Amino acid sequence: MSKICIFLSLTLALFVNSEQNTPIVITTWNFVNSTITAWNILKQGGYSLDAIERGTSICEEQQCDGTVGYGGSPDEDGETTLDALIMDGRTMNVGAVAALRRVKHAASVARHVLEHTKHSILVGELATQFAVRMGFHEETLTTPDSKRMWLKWYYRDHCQPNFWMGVTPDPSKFCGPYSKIDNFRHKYYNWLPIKVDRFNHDTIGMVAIDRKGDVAAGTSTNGAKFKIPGRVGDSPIPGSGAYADNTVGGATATGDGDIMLRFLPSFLAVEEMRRGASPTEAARTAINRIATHYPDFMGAVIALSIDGAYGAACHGLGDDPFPFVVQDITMHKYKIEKVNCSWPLH
Ligand code: SD4
Repeated sequence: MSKICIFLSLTLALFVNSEQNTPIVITTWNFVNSTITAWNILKQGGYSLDAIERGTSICEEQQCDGTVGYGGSPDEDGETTLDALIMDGRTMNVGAVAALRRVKHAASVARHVLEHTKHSILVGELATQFAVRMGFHEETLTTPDSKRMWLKWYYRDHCQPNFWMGVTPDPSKFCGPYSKIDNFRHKYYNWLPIKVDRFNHDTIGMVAIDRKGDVAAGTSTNGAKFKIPGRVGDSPIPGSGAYADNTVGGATATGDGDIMLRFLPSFLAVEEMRRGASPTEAARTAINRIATHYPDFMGAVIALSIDGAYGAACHGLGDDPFPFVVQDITMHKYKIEKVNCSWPLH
């Protein structure tokens, strides 16, 4: 009798295993090279954390869409600064850097925060100091392209658009320096967010599950174009830019970070999956929550459950669908999935 039981459970285990599509990695937008890099690590039995770090690093090196890595999205002073996050769903440990200056490899610095400190997030000049102490090279992140972009914004476009409000001179017409207008809040309470498009906001976000079933997630971005120096977006904030939990899965977000981080959409998507939602339903709930308050926001969430199911939802991309890349053990090649952003908002 017990032999039959063992036979049956072995057969069942084989069957379940043959259905599994893990290892798997999913990546925001069309960032194919990052997906391939991460996949090559996963398929050889490598760790999900390594896949995330290497995958996001490739995007930094290749300056994906100009919105990841050095030489993109200069701030008001013309400087590029970087935000990155990596989260380990096995230990719930996080490493992140925000407004990192003069160091190209933000994702790897984030990994060093995770592995060599008991902190979770380091920021600005002092994050640079940490990176240098960890052996990273300090160099300018400005390129001829980013310099040109900034010169055009400053001299030709008179610093439009920018992120100021309630200041003088009028930020919708003039450059700074600005000083505040007293009692502004009462006069202009109903401000509108800056209109962002996908070339202003294209963070790489990745979620991976490795052969052991460990989930990791991460992001890397140079943030918002012409941001006020010191600005931190959603990408390095755990639960906002990305979230991972071995018992459920992971999620990551991209889009208008100043709005999105107020809602922790990656955390919400993971929690929805914990309550039984499919990845698509979970991503929709997270996007829906934001859209209820900010009907003009632009963004997307991708989600991956521990059993290898994945899904996404997006908002505010106009008629364009939102693309994301997937590669799992059942595929010969990566696949670019697309979701329509115009699904009904309830
Ligand atoms: C930010 N969310 O800093 C980031 C930028 C981005 O796709 O593209 N996200 O707001």
